[in-house]
Amino acid sequence: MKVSTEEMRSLLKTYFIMGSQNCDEDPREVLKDAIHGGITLFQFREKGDQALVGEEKIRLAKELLEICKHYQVPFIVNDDIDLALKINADGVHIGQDDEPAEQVRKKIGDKILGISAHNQEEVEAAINQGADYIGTGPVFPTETKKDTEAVQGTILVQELRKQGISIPIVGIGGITPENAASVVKGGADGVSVITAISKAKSPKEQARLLKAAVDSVMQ
Ligand code: 3NM
Repeated sequence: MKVSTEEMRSLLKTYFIMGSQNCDEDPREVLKDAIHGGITLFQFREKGDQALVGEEKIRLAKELLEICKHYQVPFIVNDDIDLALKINADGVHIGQDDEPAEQVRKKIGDKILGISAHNQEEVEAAINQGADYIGTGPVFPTETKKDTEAVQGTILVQELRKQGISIPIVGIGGITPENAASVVKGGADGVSVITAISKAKSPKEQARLLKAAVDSVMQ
């Protein structure tokens, strides 16, 4: 069944993105800890020089999916549509350089489709192509992704909301418990983070603080 817009908004509140390359500890333990801290959505993003490939990538994806299923946290796959279909993930997230979104939507049916967009034109195209949510950033400077667009702060989201664009939106890039509230105040439905949780001494505590920061604005 297709996720409703309101359910999507609530899933985006504390969206944890991770691959093995982002972790110093066992990714399974990092994920479990983050779930115990209250993350609302998870994205498997196995990408970059240190990333697993082939059977190893599939094995880790399946293990992380099982953990998410156990705790009823939806599991999104970054870019790899075939993997998402193979393991029956809850959705996929694609960027502007990936397979065309209409084609992806046809392949995944009612699963969640997230699209990265960095300006109003890309956001409108993503909506027309059937996105369930938009990811936009980098909101703040980040070391995690090297080929990002310019840092945008919360300006784009503010502008989109002013124009009545109501699609669920999550901010990404350099977000921490300290600055998360400002992202939501700017009009985003939630925050997505990699290192704030994946490299934290206590992923559970960081997830809890992020969620509390987002909830403090929503109340
Ligand atoms: N996409 P961190 S920034 C995966 O701007 C990704 O589209 C971005 O990692 C974008 O939370 C980014 O560690 C990295 O800053 C986010």
